[in-house]
Amino acid sequence: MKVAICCLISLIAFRTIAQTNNFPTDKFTIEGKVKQVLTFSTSDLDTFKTKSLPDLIITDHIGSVRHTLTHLRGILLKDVLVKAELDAENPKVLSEFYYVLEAPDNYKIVFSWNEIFNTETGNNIYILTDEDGKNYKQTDERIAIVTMTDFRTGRRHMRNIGKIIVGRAN
Ligand SMILES: Nc1nc2c(c(=O)[nH]1)N[C@H]1C(S)=C(S)[C@@H](COP(=O)(O)O)O[C@H]1N2
Ligand SMILES: [Mo]
Repeated sequence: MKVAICCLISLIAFRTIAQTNNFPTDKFTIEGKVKQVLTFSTSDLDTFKTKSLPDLIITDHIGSVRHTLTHLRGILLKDVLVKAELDAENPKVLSEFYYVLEAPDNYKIVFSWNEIFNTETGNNIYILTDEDGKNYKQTDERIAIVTMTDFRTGRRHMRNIGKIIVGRAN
């Protein structure tokens, strides 16, 4: 009986953690196929140029509205990514590189090097510094990513980014 109760309590606790998916992040690293691992804390990010952004309707994979992000400000993701020197022997091979963004709940999104640095999409991927009038140090989503021009905006809206891993197709 005691064992059963213990199991039940652990199960409930685990489900609660899994459901909230909430592990606020105050920094992220850029690692993988880079010359040097870099870490960006919210204070480091504060030194980048921010821009005011239009409201963003977050839609799921079938296009249903989840919620709307308002009063947004953000830093272009590529302004930060450019600081990490890639382990590439020549410019041509950059077409083989990609960035995997990872949250502590193991949610992942992928951007190719070309998508970020060689298409208009790259001008629309932001690290949010302000949401709903709150600075990112105060939001539950902390360091979050948005891709303003996606058809379904939920997929590449990442809450709580913890890591960016640079990979190479081979
Ligand atoms: N860290 C993290 N961010 C995430 C997800 C997730 O599971 N973990 N799910 C994504 C998906 S698929 C969608 S549709 C939206 C949903 O946003 P909401 O859960 O805030 O409504 O969040 C995105 N950001
Ligand atoms: Mo989704």
